Amino acid sequence: MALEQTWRWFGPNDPVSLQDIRQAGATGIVTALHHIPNGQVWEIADIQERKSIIEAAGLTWSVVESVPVHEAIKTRTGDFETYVQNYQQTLRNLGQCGIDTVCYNFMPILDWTRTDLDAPMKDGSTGLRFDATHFAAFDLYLLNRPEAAALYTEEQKSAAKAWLDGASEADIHKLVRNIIAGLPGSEESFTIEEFRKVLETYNNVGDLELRTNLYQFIQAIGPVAAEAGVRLSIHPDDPPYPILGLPRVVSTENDAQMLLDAFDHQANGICFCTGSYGVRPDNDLPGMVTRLGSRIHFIHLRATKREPDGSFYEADHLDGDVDMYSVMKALVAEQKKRQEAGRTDLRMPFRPDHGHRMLDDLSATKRTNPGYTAIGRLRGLAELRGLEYGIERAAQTH
Ligand code: DNO
Ligand code: MN
Repeated sequence: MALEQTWRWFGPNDPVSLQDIRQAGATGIVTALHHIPNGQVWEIADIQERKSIIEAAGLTWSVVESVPVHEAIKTRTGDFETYVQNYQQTLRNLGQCGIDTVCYNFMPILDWTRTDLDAPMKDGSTGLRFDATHFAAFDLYLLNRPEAAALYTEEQKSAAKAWLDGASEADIHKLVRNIIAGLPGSEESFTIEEFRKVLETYNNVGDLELRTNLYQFIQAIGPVAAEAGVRLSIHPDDPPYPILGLPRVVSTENDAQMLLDAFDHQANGICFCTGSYGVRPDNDLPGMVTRLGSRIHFIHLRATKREPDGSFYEADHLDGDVDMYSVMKALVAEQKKRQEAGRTDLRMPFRPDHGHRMLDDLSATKRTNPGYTAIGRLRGLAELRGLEYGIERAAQTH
């Protein structure tokens, strides 16, 4: 099949092993050197060491997700110039080791955000959920920021208050932890006091400033990536709209297009995450693949289901609001286009982005990372692989 099947692996401590991943049928690994502090150069020896472990298991290191972007770069303060130089050096080192696809994101402070990591699904499995009311309760009454009042309607405020009045200590503790203690792959983790303080670092960084900082960053690292033979791919905001009064600048097709235009080169690309972009009904996902396709270097496939109050949850891969059939069809068409154009950067790696906690993973002693379960992702990959296979075979017989 045309698209490369990959799997996120958090490194040697991940309860899901490289052998497990082989049995899931993935051939490419998506990983990062999470032990290197954010902002420091990834040395060649460290990259090689990880690469050898992956290759010894009969797999390849397909994508780096992520080389994290230091907060100083996002706010363009402090030592940001040093961090940009370090980022450039990391890209050169990765290129030298033959690793050519790098994912990153530009979400302020928090990486992706959920309120519930074990929301019960109808079939008895559990999944990740963003509950708009619980999130408002956190922002309005637990974080207790005076500025928050202006961000919510009266109806949202009373719903949040009502939830909080009925919530137990444990519910509240869990909510706070889920939001600010850092989800898998995010580099930061805070206490509520720390979090209040760190929010202030964005007092002078609104939408325009964050955009400018992102475009200046891509103009600084893009040419280095191009020279090193590395394809950059930015992960969209998750959820794809501003939260906590913080700006979000990679949430729509227009945002992606503006970033691509800021450094108009093949090396400056996007990670097409259907679960993130798909939370907005105004994002036309298959259309985005058709229009932005030549610059999609990495793909996350999963479906979210939206609810009327702005909440959403992670549904099964072929369920939910994402039209996965049309997305896959457009991706297969893009892959064909690349082949026909004789492009050297043919590879279009996708991974099943998250899966439910189900079957043995529900009771496993070695608990897998939220969203990054073994069996739920195995199911997701199998469904997506079957979908791709069907689309390709149908195209051949017509
Ligand atoms: C959300 C997930 C996240 C994401 C990282 C991006 O959609 O895919 O784990 O990959 O936040 O770096
Ligand atoms: Mn994603």
